[in-house]
Amino acid sequence: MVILGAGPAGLVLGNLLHAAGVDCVILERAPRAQLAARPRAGFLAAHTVRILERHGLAEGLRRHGRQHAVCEFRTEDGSFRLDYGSLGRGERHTVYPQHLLVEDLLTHYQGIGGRVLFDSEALAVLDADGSRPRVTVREPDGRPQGWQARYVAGCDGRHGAARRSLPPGSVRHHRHDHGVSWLGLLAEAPPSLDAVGYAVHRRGFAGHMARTPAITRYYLQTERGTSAEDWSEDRIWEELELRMRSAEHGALHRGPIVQRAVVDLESDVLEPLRHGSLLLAGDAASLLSPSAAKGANLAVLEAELLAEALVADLLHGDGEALATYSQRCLRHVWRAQEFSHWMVRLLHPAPVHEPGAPFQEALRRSRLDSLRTSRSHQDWFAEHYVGV
Ligand code: RFL
Repeated sequence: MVILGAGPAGLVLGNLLHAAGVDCVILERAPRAQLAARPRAGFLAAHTVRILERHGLAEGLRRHGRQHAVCEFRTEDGSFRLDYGSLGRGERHTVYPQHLLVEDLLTHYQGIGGRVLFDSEALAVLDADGSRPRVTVREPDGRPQGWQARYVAGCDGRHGAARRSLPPGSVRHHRHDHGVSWLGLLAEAPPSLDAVGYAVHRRGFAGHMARTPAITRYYLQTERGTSAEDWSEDRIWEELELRMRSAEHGALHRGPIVQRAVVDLESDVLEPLRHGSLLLAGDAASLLSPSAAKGANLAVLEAELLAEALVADLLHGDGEALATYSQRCLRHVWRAQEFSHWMVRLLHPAPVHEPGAPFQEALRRSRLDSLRTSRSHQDWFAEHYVGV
């Protein structure tokens, strides 16, 4: 079994397969040091934590993760808080930075004797329509290498070799561009509020998410095509203060901005999540906009489903679960896409130059008002916000 990519999907899959006795290797393009230095996700759903616990992979997040269950909306029509931990199914997030989770998963995998090759970029997956697919790899010294296996798991993200190797027409590619961009920021500053903060301002959306007691993630909606370098630290903090209505709610805790990148909010889904012997999981299978923090959670869920299906097939000759793997994942994928799409429309003022903008804007405000006042709407929100 060859697994492409040592992100959350590839590492959960590798851990589960190796623990079950399936011979596997993970090929990772990046050097090891880079994996522990890529802060991305932070909000893990209760379901994700249960999967990691079930397989003995949750020690780090149990020790250092923090429970989180409140979000605060600051809007032109006032502000309100939702204690989502006491709504819906009563579930909470665990805040634990993705790069720490990746480090934990890697340490565990190597600790049980799992093989991972760093600096090994997969170039292509060949012969996936047969039962002996091959992976061509560029080794650290530049030499081409090859691997052959019964199955290849494409867990190498949106720009990986798995997606590139799919023959034209072999899967359906659904894409959606939300037409919105965010400047994603990581500040070396303590969180400024005890909740996830969603600010909707006529100048655009601003978001606040705690990562650790000393690190906070912020987002600022920006014009499409803006470069992160166009934003000085002073301009970033002034804009955050303005959109988050600090004059009314209190100043933000400022600190150095240690990471900044513009993200265009796009979503896509490959259907099915499989071409012959090449199976897809995580961002390689579907990309979610970061609006609802679902990507890493879905990656872990799919990795567990894929691991169970592969163990049944490879060790017990039972291919039933593998045959339905894609169909079972897609139910979760589309639900997560639907909720993320709903969040995008909730959080961004309709662009003024678009026809029908005033109508869309009135709908958006009504949606927020319903969320502020309707208990059943709040229960629905909580269930989907924490769930996968
Ligand atoms: P990853 O994490 O991208 O890992 C893929 C790995 O594959 C390697 N790779 C290759 N290896 C070999 N050969 C090749 N040709 C290769 N090409 C790539 C890469 O080096 C990498 O190590 O994919 P995976 O495992 O599917 O995990 C997906 C998650 O990383 C992603 O969905 C989340 O980060 C999304 N996301 C969030 N998800 C959440 O659940 N909660 C959050 O709070 C959250 N916040 C976020 C996010 C994504 C963000 N960005 C990146 C837009 C916040 C941000 C800013």
